[in-house]
Amino acid sequence: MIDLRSDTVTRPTEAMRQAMAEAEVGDDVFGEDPTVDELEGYVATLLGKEAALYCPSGTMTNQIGVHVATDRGDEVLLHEDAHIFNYEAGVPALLSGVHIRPLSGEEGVVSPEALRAAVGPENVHFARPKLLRLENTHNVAGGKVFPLEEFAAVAGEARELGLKVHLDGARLFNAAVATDIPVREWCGHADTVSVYSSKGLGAPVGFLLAGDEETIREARCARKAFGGGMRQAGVIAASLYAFEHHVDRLAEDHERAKRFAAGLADACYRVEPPDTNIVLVRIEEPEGFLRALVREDVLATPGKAGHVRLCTHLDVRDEEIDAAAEVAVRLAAHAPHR
Ligand code: TLP
Repeated sequence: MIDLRSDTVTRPTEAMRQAMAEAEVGDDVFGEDPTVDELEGYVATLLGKEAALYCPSGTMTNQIGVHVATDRGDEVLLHEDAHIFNYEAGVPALLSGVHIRPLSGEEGVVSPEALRAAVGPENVHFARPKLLRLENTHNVAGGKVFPLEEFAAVAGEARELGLKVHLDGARLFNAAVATDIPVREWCGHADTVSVYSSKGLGAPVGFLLAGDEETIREARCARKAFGGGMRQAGVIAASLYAFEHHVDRLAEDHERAKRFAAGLADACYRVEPPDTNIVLVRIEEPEGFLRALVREDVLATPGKAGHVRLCTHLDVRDEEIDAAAEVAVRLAAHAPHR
């Protein structure tokens, strides 16, 4: 099977497994796991933040980001295609009791104008807006980079309106590698940032939430309350290896995505040149197309409405990408999927 469903499907490399096997561990709920401490310190510095907190999932770091910035009944503003709004099981309502205001915008970008228009004057009829949540790269938009200037502009507007900013950076390193802009440039415009080690970087588990010392202290309490306190977590935190060794190689995933998209475009599929590692292909009947791909040993997922999504990652090489493209080209010749 050529598995292009997600960059979450990667397995740890031999060298990463070695680092995990040798990790020094302790009880992290007591604050005694040196490998977790090392990972948190390393990532905080990388993102230009005072502190970071290791969590089991991105859903958890995003939810803690919401929880520490809001009180019950407050409003969180976000793009209508945001992961937190569409793919996190409605948990902002469940765990933090917040009201969500979705905003529209091209390719996952929220503009300062859209934000200002959505934040009304203080009035007893309105929920209190507290947090703007942004995503870079944007998953549903097909791995699009949120341009730094536009990011700074909307985050600046949020600050003027008295809002905090949370950045869902599940694929922030993809954005950095694609643009040559260091991650800390985006992070400087956000109060809290969550980053993933288990997507393109290839670690088996883990997200980190970064912010100032006080926020992360509070976040640590929320993590325990949400059931995310982990004990000898150094075994998985040793995937620090992924941050040290697998960031620059994301460029290979981007190259493969571009080549794959170009192959499909030549076969008359409607596909945009990808910014990073996600390819969105416009398909009349995505479910039928996905089934046809499975019969040819290629796995993909539905993307936004009327699209199929394919991701490149650490565990697919040039040969597999070329083979998957050949399958899609063959299907184009025999079936009217486009
Ligand atoms: N995204 C997954 C699925 O949940 C859709 C994927 O295959 O792309 N933020 C963003 C932007 C994400 O794309 C994801 C995972 C998460 C957060 C959540 O991560 P987990 O699954 O660790 O809770």
